[in-house]
Amino acid sequence: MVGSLPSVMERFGLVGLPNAGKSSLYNALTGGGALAAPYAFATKDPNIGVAKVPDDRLDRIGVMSKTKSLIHASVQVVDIGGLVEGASKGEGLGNKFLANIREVDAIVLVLRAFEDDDVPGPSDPLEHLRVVEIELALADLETVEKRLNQATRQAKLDKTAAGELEALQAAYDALSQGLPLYRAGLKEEWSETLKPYFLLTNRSVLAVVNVGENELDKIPDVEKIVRDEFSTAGANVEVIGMCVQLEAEAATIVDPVERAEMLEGFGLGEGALFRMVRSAYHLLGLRTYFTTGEKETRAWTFYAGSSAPECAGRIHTDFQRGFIKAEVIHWDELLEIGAWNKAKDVGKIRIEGKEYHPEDGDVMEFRFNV
Ligand SMILES: Nc1nc2c(ncn2[C@@H]2O[C@H](COP(=O)(O)OP(=O)(O)OP(=O)(O)O)[C@@H](O)[C@H]2O)c(=O)[nH]1
Ligand SMILES: [Mg+2]
Repeated sequence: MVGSLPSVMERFGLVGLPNAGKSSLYNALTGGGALAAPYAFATKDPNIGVAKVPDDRLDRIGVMSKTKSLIHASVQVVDIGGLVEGASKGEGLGNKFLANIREVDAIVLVLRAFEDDDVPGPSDPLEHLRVVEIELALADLETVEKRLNQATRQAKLDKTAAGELEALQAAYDALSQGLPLYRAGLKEEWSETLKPYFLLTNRSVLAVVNVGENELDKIPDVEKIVRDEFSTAGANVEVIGMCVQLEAEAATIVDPVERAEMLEGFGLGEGALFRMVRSAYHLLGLRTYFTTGEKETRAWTFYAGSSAPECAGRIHTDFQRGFIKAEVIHWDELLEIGAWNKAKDVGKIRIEGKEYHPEDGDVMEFRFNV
């Protein structure tokens, strides 16, 4: 969606079978205290928290400006209760569960691959995927079926309803084969037409495969198995393998150097959490611009495709209303020059007007008048 931004943060929801590791992942992302326990439906009501979006560019601009305060972009994470076979017919947490999913903007499927005798449930990620997708698709099928009947009647009276009928028919065909819409290859305009129905599977998806702590070397293989499964229907779904337990333990280490050492010790590089949050952020259609100064250096979130005044409005509505112009330079060029004022002196700060569409990584200052 391009246009005015909602006052609430964009949110993604963690969806999967019981004991997949959703609450553990939520805790790792938000530092939150959600109950993670080895029994089904440990989570009943959703936990909602905020995850910081790590950004190396922000850190570097902050150092350049000798800034006192560094503020990251953030997104909301919702930890949803586990789903079981039959959820679309009311089994387990049933409808409550489905309602919670309707409220998120993008879905992160958490698929379990770890084995642990103390934690019940299957450890085959494809089995997790199969059950989750069938239930989501069945729930959507029910909605679409009702709408399709209405739209068929309506289309006979009103020719303008034909487009909607076509979109619903395409959705019906995919869903009745058990195929979620995010991997049905629907035309962009059909997905748009279907938006008002708040279908569960008509939204972006990312998959996390939770691999056991003693099988870290298998991460690439497991990722590939799940990725291949998605691509059978021609869908391009990003798949990130990680050991949620280890990532969660690392996340509790406050000192960044110690944390990096622990992850490095397991051969996990910077860890997969960072990569996951960045992916989720992009999946939500979000981009970042920066403001910088001695007092504060900050990452601001905007929707891909927004105009400069809309981006300014992220800081304050006055900035949008009274927008005059933006002073802009891309982050890497600014770093190379070494200071905002110097960049200005050498004529590298561009002046952009209302029609400008900021790019991810722009550093900006706004001029406004109210
Ligand atoms: N061995 C091992 N255990 C894990 C891992 N990730 C999670 N667990 C354990 O698995 C159990 C279930 O994890 P949760 O995070 O509560 O799972 P959930 O998906 O939130 O489960 P529900 O809320 O019941 O749907 C807990 O006891 C976790 O400690 C892992 O990578 N390895
Ligand atoms: Mg849970």
